[in-house]
Amino acid sequence: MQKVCKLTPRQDGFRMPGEFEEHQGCWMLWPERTDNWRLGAKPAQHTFVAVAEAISQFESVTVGVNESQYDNARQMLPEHIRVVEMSNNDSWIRDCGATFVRNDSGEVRAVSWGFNAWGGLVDGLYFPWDKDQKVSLKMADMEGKAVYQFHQFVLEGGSIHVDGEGTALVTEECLLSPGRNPDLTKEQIEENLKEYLNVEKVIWLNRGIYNDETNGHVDNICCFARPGEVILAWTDDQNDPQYEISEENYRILSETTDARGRQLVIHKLHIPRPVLITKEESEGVDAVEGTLPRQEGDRLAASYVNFYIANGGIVMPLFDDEEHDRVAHETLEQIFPDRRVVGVPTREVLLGGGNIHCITQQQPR
Ligand code: KQY
Repeated sequence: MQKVCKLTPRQDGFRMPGEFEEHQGCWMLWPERTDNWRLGAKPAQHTFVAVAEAISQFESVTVGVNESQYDNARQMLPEHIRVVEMSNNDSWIRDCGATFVRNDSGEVRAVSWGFNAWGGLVDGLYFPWDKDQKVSLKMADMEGKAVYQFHQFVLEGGSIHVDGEGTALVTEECLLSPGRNPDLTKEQIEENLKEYLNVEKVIWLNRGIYNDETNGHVDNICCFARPGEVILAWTDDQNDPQYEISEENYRILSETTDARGRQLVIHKLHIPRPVLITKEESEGVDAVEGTLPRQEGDRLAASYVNFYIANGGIVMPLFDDEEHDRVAHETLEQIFPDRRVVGVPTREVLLGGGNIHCITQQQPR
């Protein structure tokens, strides 16, 4: 029987650690839905294998998969990667998976948020999402972790970042979007974050990456490298709609302090050249009512900030943009001198609406 916690993480002395703290391992889900992943999801599956392999150089990886794809996933993934049957509606475990919290004695528990596919019936990206809603509970059960069940509050893991020392980063565009918690005020949302992540301060950025279908998840635009230091997606091109968004966020970050009163060091990480959907890519996706269509020429929400921090490593997206890929790789090496930076070409994940951070979820040690 799964242990369900009666109080909140804050009341029990549990907090969400920063992603840069030590991990037990990493979770992923296997892609298969043909209204999101082109060509029967085959190119995406190869990219997910490459991401899983890259992360497994640093820590153990578990991939959850629907029964119908179990044999295929088991065969495509290397033996050292654990494959478990886990029903899901799609493969964004950052968002539907558990957020793990830890106490000072090292006990780890899971938070299971409400999940409604990024906006429910208002502007959600698919229907239904019932299997996704259970993913976090299954992860906790499989690992023998007690759960804080908070399904009345809709939140995705990609919409929060923490520094592990009392500060959370979010965007207004996402957390105040009408499809998530329309009956809660900004103050009530902030209170919930403080209670369940155990933070004292929430830094509200304004908008996320241009054209991000998640209503501007923070994990595509800004993250913590370590306490006191953030990495912000950036462009110097004043004609790019991203310019104003990044500028605005830069201003917010430079005018605030974190929970411990530190002025933040802001590292700029330049975005790639605009990445557009090709005709061939658009035609490879099944059209289904209620699912966001993939139209030729649409700009994708490409950002190098959507990387994963592993034990001793950084696994970052590459966009087939030699110059920007190289600069981003070098920038991350400078920011993380003690980690090995590994790039993986992830256009196929980007075509589905996210990137490496969105398809991974760390479990703290
Ligand atoms: O976290 C994400 N970026 C998930 C995006 C979901 C896209 C569904 N098409």
